[in-house]
Amino acid sequence: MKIIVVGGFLGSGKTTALVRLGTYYSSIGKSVGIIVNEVGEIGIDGDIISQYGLETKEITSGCICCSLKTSLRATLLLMIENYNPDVIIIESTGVAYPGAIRDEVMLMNLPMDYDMAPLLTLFDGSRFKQILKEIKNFAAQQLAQAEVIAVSKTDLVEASMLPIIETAVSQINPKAEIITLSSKNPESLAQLINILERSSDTEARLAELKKVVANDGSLLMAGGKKDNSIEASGVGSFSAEYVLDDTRLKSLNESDFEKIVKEIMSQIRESVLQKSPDFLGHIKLFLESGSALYKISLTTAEEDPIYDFIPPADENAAAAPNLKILSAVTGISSGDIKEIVQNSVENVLNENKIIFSA
Ligand SMILES: Nc1nc2c(ncn2[C@@H]2O[C@H](COP(=O)(O)OP(=O)(O)OP(=O)(O)O)[C@@H](O)[C@H]2O)c(=O)[nH]1
Ligand SMILES: [Mg+2]
Repeated sequence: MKIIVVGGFLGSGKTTALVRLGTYYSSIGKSVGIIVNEVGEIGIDGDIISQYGLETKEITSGCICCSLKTSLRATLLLMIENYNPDVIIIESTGVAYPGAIRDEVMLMNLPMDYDMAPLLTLFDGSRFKQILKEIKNFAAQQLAQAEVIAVSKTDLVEASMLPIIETAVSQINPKAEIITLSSKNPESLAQLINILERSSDTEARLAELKKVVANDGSLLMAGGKKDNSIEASGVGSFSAEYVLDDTRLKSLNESDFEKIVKEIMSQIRESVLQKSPDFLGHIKLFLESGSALYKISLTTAEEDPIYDFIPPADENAAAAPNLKILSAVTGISSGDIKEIVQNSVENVLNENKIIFSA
């Protein structure tokens, strides 16, 4: 069994990359299990990963690198018992320290042989300047123990910027191997797959860890103190799920739903901009109309949201209509983002005469 830990800041492309990895492993006959951790109570990535027919389990309401270590162990053991995958991929939250997750897995004494892949951390090349401006120290902490750093979304990066980004990243972590990754470039996936065939240097890391394990068996972070990555990130977050009444939905078509999700995102963006003009993070919304899925995602103040329509995999498999939203952004309190998200979603649903319950 191979275990792959994927980290990187909010919206850096982790789920996109691991869906491609998972699909590749499935295509060569390997069974794959994906564990995805989301900071909010409501998870969205698990739904997206399931859409691709991949086996997935979600851990929500916090970070597996700090408060949810026992959940991670229980979920890993359950996945192995029920499914025994050849490859397990663990996606950390965007506000986790991925190194701490790899360390925790190694310290779990899992009751089976496994091979830990080199610790992979994504660094979003398309948001390089914003990351340095808004979350430089936190991003550096995330990259600190990476063995492989993938500069992601390179299709959005100007060619002349790439060497500058690579130099900056290697200054933060000179030991890591640096590669590039783009969902638009199959060759970059092939390179990543090759690198993940290798093993993490777990022996060296375990020797180091002996020096930093507290009396209660938990890990101490840099400087010997316990650290809470969610607090350190300065990110405010809120997630919610709304059940939608399908009476009205039946009279709406694809372009109506597209307008609805775009309007919700636009209202949230406008309000967040007023409180946090340079925000960085991930606001993701997933609307299940009962016959199709509508997805919209925003990761910086400047960009336009990315909209996706996903037709139903099986015409007969009508799901209960619902709307899930997860917002985690810098420079705003969790209370403020909660108010903004609730107001925006509820306004737009009311305007469109859609009855909902939260
Ligand atoms: N252009 C481009 N967009 C990408 C690429 N990878 C991811 N994206 C987009 O970036 C957004 C965030 O991607 P995700 O894969 O959800 O990022 P994530 O790191 O899993 O996000 P969180 O789990 O919320 O932290 C989505 O809208 C993706 O479609 C890429 O290589 N190129
Ligand atoms: Mg994700």
